[in-house]
Amino acid sequence: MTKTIHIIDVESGNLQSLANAIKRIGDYSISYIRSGTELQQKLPEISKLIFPGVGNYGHFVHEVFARGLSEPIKEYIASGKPVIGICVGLQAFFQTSEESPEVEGFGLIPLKLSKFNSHDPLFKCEGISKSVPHIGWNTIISTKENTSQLLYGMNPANKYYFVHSYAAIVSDEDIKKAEAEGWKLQLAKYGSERFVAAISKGNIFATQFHPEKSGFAGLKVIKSFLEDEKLITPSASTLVNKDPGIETTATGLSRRIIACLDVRSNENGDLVVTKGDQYNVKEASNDGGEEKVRNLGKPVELATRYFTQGADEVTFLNITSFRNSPLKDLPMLQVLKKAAETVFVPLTVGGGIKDMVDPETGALVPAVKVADLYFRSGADKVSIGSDAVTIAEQYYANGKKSTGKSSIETISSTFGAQAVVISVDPKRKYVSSPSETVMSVIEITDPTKYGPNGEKYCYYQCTSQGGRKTHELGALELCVACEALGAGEILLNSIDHDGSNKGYNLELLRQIKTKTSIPVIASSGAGNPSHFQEVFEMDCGVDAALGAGLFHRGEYTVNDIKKYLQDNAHMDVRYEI
Ligand code: 1PR
Repeated sequence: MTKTIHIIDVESGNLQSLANAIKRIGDYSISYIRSGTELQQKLPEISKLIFPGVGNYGHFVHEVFARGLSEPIKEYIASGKPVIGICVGLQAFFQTSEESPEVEGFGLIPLKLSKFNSHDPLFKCEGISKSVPHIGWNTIISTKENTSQLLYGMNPANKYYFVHSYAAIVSDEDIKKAEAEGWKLQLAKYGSERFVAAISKGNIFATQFHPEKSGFAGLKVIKSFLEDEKLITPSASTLVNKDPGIETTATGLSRRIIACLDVRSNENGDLVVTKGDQYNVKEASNDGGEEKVRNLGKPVELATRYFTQGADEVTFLNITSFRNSPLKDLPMLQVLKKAAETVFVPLTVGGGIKDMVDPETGALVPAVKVADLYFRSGADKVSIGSDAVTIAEQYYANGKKSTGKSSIETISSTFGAQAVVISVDPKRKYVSSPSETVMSVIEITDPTKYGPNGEKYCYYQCTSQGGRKTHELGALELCVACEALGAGEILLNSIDHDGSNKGYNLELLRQIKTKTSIPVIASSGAGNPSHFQEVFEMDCGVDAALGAGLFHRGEYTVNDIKKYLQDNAHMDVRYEI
């Protein structure tokens, strides 16, 4: 018989993926609860309550209280029936958070929430700070008291997906105190900071990580909650000890491999995955006729393939977003909805995230609403390209003052910085001397790489509209402005390297990574596994590496790359056990 699972929905981020994960596990239907009155009425019939949240703690908790949900949630918890809080849902069980000290949560858990320290002493690399938010796949550590059984199936041999800037960072004293009060803790480490990854007591369970985005390992956690399997005795084969030869990264996070799908419609109007060389996605026709869009497959099929191959994230970029479509027909909405049914790792969508005028109705639609539609369809992050350039130009023109109204700011303040990626499309520009430009230049030390006229300096000039328009703005200046305005991650492409298979643009990556503190994803140029090794071994430490063409052409699977990194470079990558 179909069982109904109730999810609290305060319009905070991607609930579609959670619903999909639950439906994937068994014969369940989902009922969303959006107000206190509704929850109060349904209390007797609810057998499992899920309390998910993303974004800003203050905004989330404020919504919960404003909708009158706090008292009926407390009543539900007091009844002894099972509840799980996820991410900011977990945080709302605490008293307060440093993120919004004036806003009080439920006060159930006797610990404090504070921000990760980006100047972590563990980071030896000069000038490099620890990226905050903490985004990626991390291992959980059981405290001494509960190592023999797996709490809700959480296995220290697996990795789970985290994305947050604030956490319950705990000392030995804090752990002792919480355990003395009956809380069972699962911890994780970000750099030198140890924090609560999951916590449980009686009928309360909460995870800081996103089980619905943690691949099959995460699905097991949700299944254990749904099936009341609180403590599971592990079989020997599911407790694989980490090979001592494998590195522990300074962050504790495993190396992230992202598969990227550039999507556009072809001559027949079908959405296809394509891939350009230096952003040119057309291929000459054999009969001398019109050039055709290179068609490498169907978006959902490829995304599912890369998920099963072990991709840590999947990114979709609508590369013809400058062609306005009616809001209800935004081309990627259907792709995301479908992909979120089969892909249980984070999904990013980019292309056309900006304030827009709906060509059908003439109505102005703010970027935050466009982003919301994508989040509701299954996206975890949106990536902003062209609009980021306009925003950064205005930021500098205004004397580095923010307006609070840009897409970056509004999406970041509503859904959290972790949901805002900026996609940068830079092109190398040579200059003879630093005085030729106000942009920060890079000195070229290798004479074989000087410019065509012997130029010894270069900077990376921003483009928009998929490389069609060039701007008097450097990639570094763009990234610095966007970070200041609330972007949470940088997807750093390089038009010079795109589709070249010659490896990533290391000089560009180094310039950006050393001057920003949010995570940087290396993109453009990956042609074989050694390129991933090379970019991860760079002294400045990129956070993730993205590949497109080499996966689409079937030259390598994602797991081929991971196996190579593990076996040849002893790098920590995620495998499901
Ligand atoms: O400007 O906010 O509407 O977003 C448009 C998005 O589409 C931007 O993220 C922009 O990077 C992307 N885009 C626009 N035109 C193209 C094109 O190729 N003609 N693709 C394009 C960008 C770059 C990467 C690519 C890597 C790896 N593609 O996504 O996947 O370079 O490729 P490789 O591993 O094969 O070398 P907006």
